[in-house]
Amino acid sequence: MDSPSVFRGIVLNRYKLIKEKEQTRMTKRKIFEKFKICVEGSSNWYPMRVPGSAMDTFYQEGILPDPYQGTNEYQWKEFFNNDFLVKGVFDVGPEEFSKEKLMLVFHGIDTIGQIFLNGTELGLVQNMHRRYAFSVQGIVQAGENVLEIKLTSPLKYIEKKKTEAKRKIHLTNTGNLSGSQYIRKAHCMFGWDWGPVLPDAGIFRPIELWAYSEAGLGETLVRQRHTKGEVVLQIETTVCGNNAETESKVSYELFSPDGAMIYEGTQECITIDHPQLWWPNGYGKQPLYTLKVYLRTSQERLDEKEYRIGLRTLTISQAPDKWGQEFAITVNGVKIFARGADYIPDDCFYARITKEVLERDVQAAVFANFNCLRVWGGGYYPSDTFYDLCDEYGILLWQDLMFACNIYDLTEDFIENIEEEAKDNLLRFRNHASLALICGNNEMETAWENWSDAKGHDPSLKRDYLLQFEYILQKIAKETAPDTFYWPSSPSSGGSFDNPDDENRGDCHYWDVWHGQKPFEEYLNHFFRFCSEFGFQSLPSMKTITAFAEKKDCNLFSRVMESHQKNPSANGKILYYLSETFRYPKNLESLVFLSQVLQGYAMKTATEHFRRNRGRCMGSIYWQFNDNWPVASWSSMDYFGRYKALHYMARKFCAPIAGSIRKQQQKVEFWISNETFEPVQVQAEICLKTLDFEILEEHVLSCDVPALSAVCMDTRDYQELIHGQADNVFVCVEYEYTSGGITEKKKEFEIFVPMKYLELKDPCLTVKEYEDGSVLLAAKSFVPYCMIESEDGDVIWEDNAVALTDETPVLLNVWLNQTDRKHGIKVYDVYHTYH
Ligand code: BMA
Repeated sequence: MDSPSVFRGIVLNRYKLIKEKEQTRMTKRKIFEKFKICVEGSSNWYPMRVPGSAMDTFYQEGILPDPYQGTNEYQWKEFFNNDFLVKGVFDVGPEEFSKEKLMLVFHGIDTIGQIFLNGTELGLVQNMHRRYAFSVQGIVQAGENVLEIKLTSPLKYIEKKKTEAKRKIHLTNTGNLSGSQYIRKAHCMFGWDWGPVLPDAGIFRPIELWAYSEAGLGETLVRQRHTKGEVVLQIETTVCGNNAETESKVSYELFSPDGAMIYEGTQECITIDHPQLWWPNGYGKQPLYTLKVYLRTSQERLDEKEYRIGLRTLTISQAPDKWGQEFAITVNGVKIFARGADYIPDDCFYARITKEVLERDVQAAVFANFNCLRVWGGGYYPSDTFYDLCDEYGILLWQDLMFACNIYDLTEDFIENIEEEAKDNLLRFRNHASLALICGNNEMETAWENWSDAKGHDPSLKRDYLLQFEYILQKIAKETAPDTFYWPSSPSSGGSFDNPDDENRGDCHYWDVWHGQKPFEEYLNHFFRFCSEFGFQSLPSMKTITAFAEKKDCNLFSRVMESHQKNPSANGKILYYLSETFRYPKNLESLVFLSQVLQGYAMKTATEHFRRNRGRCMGSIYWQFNDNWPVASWSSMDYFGRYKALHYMARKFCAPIAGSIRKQQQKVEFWISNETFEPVQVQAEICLKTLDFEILEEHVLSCDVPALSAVCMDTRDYQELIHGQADNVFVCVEYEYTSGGITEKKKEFEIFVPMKYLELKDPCLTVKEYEDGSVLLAAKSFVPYCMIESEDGDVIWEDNAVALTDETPVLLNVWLNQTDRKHGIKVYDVYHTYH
């Protein structure tokens, strides 16, 4: 018997030895040392880190205070009217200098800048979302080089643009400075209804010096053709520079997820037998193949690049059905139910959005059983790291292009700028397995149709909307990422102002609950095909509040607290919804806890309803995942990465197998949603109990739930049983199932009156904390919501915001211990919010 794998191993090792000796001629290195910054016109220079910014430096140097503290943000306003001068010195060694080509590559300059090298102007940059590369041949010197960047104040820039604009635009989104559409810079840097106005300037991504010979690799597009039992990769690579002269050739190596070489050669078509398919989180694994692309002459290797490829087909099914047209993300031919949230930039200091932060985010998405994030159009294009992480963890991306809630003046310059921007970014992320769809913008189609402030503009601006999103950007998306679905706007029914908010087609944003102040039950009256935004605000944890507010300011209506709430009258909304559900809380920390429970309950109500209607609805993406500073907002994870009650609750209501209760007066339905590929048998025990855990009725059942479906297990009418004691009872379903070899036990409860009328008793909670950080909770009477928090440091438990529905203790295991925590647990429960 020959043993091909052993043989292959030997060949591979020999091959590796040869490869390691070979040097690639293209060198890329980061330029970051010896940078300094000053306000234009002043001679006070401060050392600047790169990536970094004006705000980062002036804060680090103690010139201006932390903009996130108190009301400091307003002190910064004047600062952003400055222009800045950045100077950096770097050395070029003889080896680099001898290369035929030298490029200075700026991966992210924020935003308007004039760049000089050794006194020679390289050019103008004017788009934070783009990568700029300048040839510096003949300008660069062997030895010391001086790089200078003159950064123009974004505030002054937009003011000038506003005055120059021929067609006036009066639409401005809540919290946003007017004019943000005139600059290609994250809109939310000019403020949003969750973010401060901190339009920083700087270098938020690395600067690199590339040194190479005549030719280098351009871009590679990897297309996939799936047939039964095999996947064919069709690879297209462009070469830049003088290829003919060097007689260089592109070649490929393909490695399987376990590192074995599958292919080596120059063919652009590679067949993979027995392909290991990539699946979104919860549906399977995320095997990633490695494709290495080389540019070689017969003597040497000129350049190399590496891509990680997940084998999957991915499209959006819009098949017509009895309700209209579905909108279902379809992976490897399977329509999946998208669960997730909307992602915004993680910080107002963009250089602080590091790999650690992005990893924290993606892990938080996995924690919450998400399979999808929507990269929202009012922010920024995340770094490559983000897309890599989403590939690794199986998080599908609804990728907006960076346009939101604005009207754009489509001048020639603007068109050219956004064309280059779209190409740059699509080239960057088009090969990623996680990229599910590209969407033109956030809420602009609906704005034109439905927003009162969008009325009264020059009609040519509305025509330009179509030109921008349904012609120019769509064409670029199709050409650059030909296999990725393009959607003109979110929400949309397909474009052309054809009723973008139609519930029966496309995606929807639903804000009647919250902005429209309708009750949570209102969610149940809607049957969206894919809800890409719906949300409810809460306050961040006390630890987060005390990070920005002094003790004296810890009052919801203090100036500081109101500054950390950017949605006008939103604190009033929190109080309004609270008054519908809970009793008046005794202090701010109780209010924080209740606001988080309310938020969790709102999102749970909606998502469970959407999942019960699987097939009709195929996506539940709540607003919003994260924050860009410490603030009261719709996020489920705050700026510091702390999980609010919602985030813990999402882990349950987004779980592949999740129970839910639907109540109509005293009639109660018990549902199971199964988002796995296997049918599941569920054993359930349904109990009606008094708040003292006395069982009034008990019922045991077993139910088969088919794969990828939602099933009502049982319906019970409690009218008679609860008559006269509705304030004293709750119903609880405990269910158990085995899926993927793991047996899980979960529960859900429901009550029959608003929670404020429940006659809760002191649960006499016992809390036991173990050495490993796990916590055991037990109660003597019903606790609808109980949340624990570490007194010092930050701990994330596997479960939290739990209900205690009997005397059996509940063990909360640690999921992540973020810091070295001293012991001490703070416990919140509903009864003690008013006792
Ligand atoms: C949505 C988003 C954001 C906003 C949120 C809350 O429409 O697109 O513009 O922050 O609502 O108001």
